Amino acid sequence: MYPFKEIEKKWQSIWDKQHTFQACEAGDKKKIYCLEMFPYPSGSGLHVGHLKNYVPMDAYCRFKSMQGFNVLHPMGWDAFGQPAENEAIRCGRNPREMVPDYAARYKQTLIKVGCSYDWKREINSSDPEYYHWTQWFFLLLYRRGLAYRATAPINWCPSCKTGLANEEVREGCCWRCDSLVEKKPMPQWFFRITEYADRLLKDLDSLDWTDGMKEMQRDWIGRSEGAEVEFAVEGTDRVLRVFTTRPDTLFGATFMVLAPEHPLVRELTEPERREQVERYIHQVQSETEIDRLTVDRSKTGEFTGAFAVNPVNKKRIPIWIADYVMMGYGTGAIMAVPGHDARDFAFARKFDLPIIQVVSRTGEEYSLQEAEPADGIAINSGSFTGLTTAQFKKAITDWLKENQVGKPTVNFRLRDWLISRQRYWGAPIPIIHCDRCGTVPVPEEELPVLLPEVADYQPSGTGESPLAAFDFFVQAQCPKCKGLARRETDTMGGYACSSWYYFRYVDPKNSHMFASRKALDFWLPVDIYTGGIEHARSHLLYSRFLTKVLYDEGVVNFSEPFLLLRNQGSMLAYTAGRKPRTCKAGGHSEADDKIIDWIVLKPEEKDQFPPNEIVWRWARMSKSKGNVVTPDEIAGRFGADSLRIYIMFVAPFEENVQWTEEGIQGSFRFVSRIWRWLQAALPLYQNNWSSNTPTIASPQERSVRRKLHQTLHKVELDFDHFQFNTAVAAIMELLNEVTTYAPVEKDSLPELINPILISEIIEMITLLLAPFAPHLCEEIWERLNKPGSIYKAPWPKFDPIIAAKDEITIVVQINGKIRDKLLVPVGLDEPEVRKLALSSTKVIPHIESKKIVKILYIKDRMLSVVVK
Ligand code: ANZ
Ligand code: ZN
Repeated sequence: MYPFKEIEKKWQSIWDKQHTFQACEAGDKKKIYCLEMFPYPSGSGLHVGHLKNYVPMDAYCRFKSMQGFNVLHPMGWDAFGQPAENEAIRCGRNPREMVPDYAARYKQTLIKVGCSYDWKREINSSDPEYYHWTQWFFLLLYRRGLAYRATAPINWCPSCKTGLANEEVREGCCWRCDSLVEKKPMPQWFFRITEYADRLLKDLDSLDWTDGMKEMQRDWIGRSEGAEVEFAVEGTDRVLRVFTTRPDTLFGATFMVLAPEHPLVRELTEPERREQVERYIHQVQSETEIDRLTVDRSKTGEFTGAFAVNPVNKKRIPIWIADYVMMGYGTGAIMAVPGHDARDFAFARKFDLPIIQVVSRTGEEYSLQEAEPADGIAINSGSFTGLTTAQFKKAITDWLKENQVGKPTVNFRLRDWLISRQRYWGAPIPIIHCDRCGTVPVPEEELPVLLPEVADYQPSGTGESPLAAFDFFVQAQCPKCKGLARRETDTMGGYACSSWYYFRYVDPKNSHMFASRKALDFWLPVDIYTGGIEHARSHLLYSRFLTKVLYDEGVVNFSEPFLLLRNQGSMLAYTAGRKPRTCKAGGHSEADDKIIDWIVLKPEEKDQFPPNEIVWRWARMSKSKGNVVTPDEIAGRFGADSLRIYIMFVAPFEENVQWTEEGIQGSFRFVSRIWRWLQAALPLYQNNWSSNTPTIASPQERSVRRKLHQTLHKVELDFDHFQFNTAVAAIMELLNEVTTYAPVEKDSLPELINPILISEIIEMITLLLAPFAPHLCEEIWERLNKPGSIYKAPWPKFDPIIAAKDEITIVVQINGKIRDKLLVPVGLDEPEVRKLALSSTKVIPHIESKKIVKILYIKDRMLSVVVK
């Protein structure tokens, strides 16, 4: 039996004591910065699903270190922000005391599975030493005009009396109490990421990320080219500006729609429409943006009573308001072209507004059953009739400019980054509000603005941050006039911390700067970054933005933080759920009638349902589903090395894995077999084997040695492609071949085995397996009397000659036609090959009684003969 318990403990303690994985900025080794997205430590601890990311990256780092790279592989805790705060509130603890406790548990588990982090660089984003620099970033952005305060609505739960993050709003209701969430205008801080929209889009091309990830970012940035067009409001001197991507459909604009929040709505509304319009505005307030953006929702809206004038044909068109037009995009107003826009079509049908076709597939008019958004040929468009969509777009843009009623514009869907939270657990925003001097930044030397230690940090009930209740925090001296002033009480959201943490790892103890220039230049950018696909948008975009700001400031010499990004698949577990009980009539409204056909059972519910009502399915492992398997349990039963091999072997890195106990048992058997074979082989090991090249006696020995080098090559290539499963499979195959050659009999190997070859095999297998099963391999390495950690040993050198096949097929062509294929030893001389070819019974009939004009030989591939 493989005594994994003692061995794993022993090596974990040695690695810790000897700082085996400590990175340093010295030496002439090439650096590689390998990073996994840092986790938010939650109370439930790590489960094996988390390891789907950490374990393969760990193997990668160990491999790179053996290859002679200077590896930086750090870990830390994303500890500030909403998830930690909510968890603390839920269990009635102070986050200050809870976070380190949770982090310690995470760390323990990561150590237990043999992860090779440089723990000297551990960071915690709620630590003043860390958030000092989060505040410094705020000041940097403020100084560069990229941080500003504006009034914007927050999600407000009137019953909990608290602001909610978007993720805390579920179908328009509060996640805690299910009351309808309202919008409440509050002054808030933003980072002006929209200023970087173009660069964030363009620079995506240079990154080695999956197409899927890049597409998600492009989509989020959402660049649209189009035009702004001005419509005069009849009977006033007001104009309404609209943004359209289809200025070629102007002749088909039969009404206008304003967002209910549009600033001109109240002014334009006719007195007899006021009541309906006000009611509608109020109703829309409680809708979420996601609802409003849903295309196939049934349309609602109100007529304002006012009319606008279409600039191209002077036609009078009614002005409506409707929730499908968003205030935050374009100008918050649209020209509606029901013939060619699906939402406008649905709206026109519902409210009986005219539909005019202005684009046609054929150039003829036909009756439209639905909106036709495709390009085509213009009809019903005055002097533009007959133009293609592309021609029209160009012509109308010129016309709009000439007539001073519009201009070409580019719009981005991306919004500025809201960083304010009116909550306790975050880095205080380093700003002071002074009645005389206005908004004044806290001087850099006064950072950090410490988050006060208070007993009661619950949301305030007024919508303001709970910090506003503490005079000792709020009262401040104005840095400019030295008079009494008020400290900003909003804190920064978690993303403010997590979008720059990868800089801090390179110099985590620096008290003068977020990191020294030397360390930044040495380690960054991150060479390989791994994490979940759920971070495709916010986290990665914010990180890219901050890096560009630093680049513009001249603080770093690169403008993209993560050159290569890989996303791990999820760990799925077999999960108990139930079919929903059929709803009684009136159970829920049409609007929230989503199709849910399976509801996860809470752990305590499982016994309350009869087995025939329980439906089992594969679902993502998570504590909330009650389907987690913990690394502590599995490593305790099968050993960390078996768990690691299972995770890497069971599926490609990017793919989902279905957790099964049989799978881990299979890896355990493999690890045990390796151990047993090595134990039997060790007595034959000769430390000086490499000075005696093995004399290969038999074809079988030759074949084993070839397999050894082929496997080495395969493992190297697989690592470069982040393909861990096939690398493990290759080592398994190798073990099969080795044990066929040298089977274990009564705990030892047969006598007539070549000890030099065995020595080479032992050493190579141990090295090859070291990234995957680190504890076992360190132990063997020690038993081989090797000095130091195996991770300081060089990765074995691949020998292509040994790996080459013995025999090779040579194609014989006569006048360009293949006539035979010869199996010959590799590297056979040309005269030998010629002799074989020309005497082949398949070749002779084609050369008999002919004259050989020319013979061409391509080594180990082809012999081409020309005859006449
Ligand atoms: C007229 C038109 C005709 C439009 C047509 C489309 C098709 P993207 O591609 O997402 O940029 N739009 C503009 N501002 C809007 C807002 N604040 N809320 C909702 N919709 C808005 O979409 C741009 C198009 O979305 C614009 O082009 C406008 O409708 C609408 F055959 O104008 B279009
Ligand atoms: Zn002042």
